[in-house]
Amino acid sequence: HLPAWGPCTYGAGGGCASVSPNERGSRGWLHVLTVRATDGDAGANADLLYRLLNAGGPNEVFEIDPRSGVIRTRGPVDREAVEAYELLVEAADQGQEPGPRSATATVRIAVEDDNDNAPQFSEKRYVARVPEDVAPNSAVLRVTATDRDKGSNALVHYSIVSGNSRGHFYIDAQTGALDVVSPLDYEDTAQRPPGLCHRPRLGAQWPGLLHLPRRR
Ligand SMILES: [Ca+2]
Ligand SMILES: [Ca+2]
Ligand SMILES: [Ca+2]
Repeated sequence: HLPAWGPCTYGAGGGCASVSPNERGSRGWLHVLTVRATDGDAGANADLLYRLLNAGGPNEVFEIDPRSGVIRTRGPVDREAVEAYELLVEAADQGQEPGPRSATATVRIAVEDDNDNAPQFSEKRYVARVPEDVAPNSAVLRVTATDRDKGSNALVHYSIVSGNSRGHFYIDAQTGALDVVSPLDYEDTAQRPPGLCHRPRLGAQWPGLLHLPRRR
């Protein structure tokens, strides 16, 4: 008999098994899944050993136990570097006559996203210059930050975290557009530049700077 892949998943066409180790949980030795094949013969003719046929390159992060069929990670995975893997697994019996027989299956592994990246602003520092008599609701500048994660882990919301105690400035949480919303006063040195922040969880702060030329 040829070894036959067990129910599910490993699939008639050799397809299957989408498992999802997430980034943070996979510092190493994470059990991803167990593949299992059966063999209708007896003795060595049914003694199955598993191996990865494409263990090189990015797939090096996975290994398979030849006896148990347990596939696990050997080190961290990073979704931002490699989002999905396709392993080619072979199950081979140890028959001698006429020789070992084998079957292969494909295991697809998708890596779930962890929120392991903070948003990054497009600039280290934004500088704007507005006249003291700027009309309320004038646009000052627009900041943008991007996040390498995925889905809600990559959503960026902007807010002003300091320097806006008088409420002169407003930032649109979605677009990052910063407006002056009430009259400014050059002599009021308490008007420090607003520090902007983006959320969620992995926030980072940005030291903004706002020049305020004196009204003539
Ligand atoms: Ca990552
Ligand atoms: Ca991530
Ligand atoms: Ca993030």
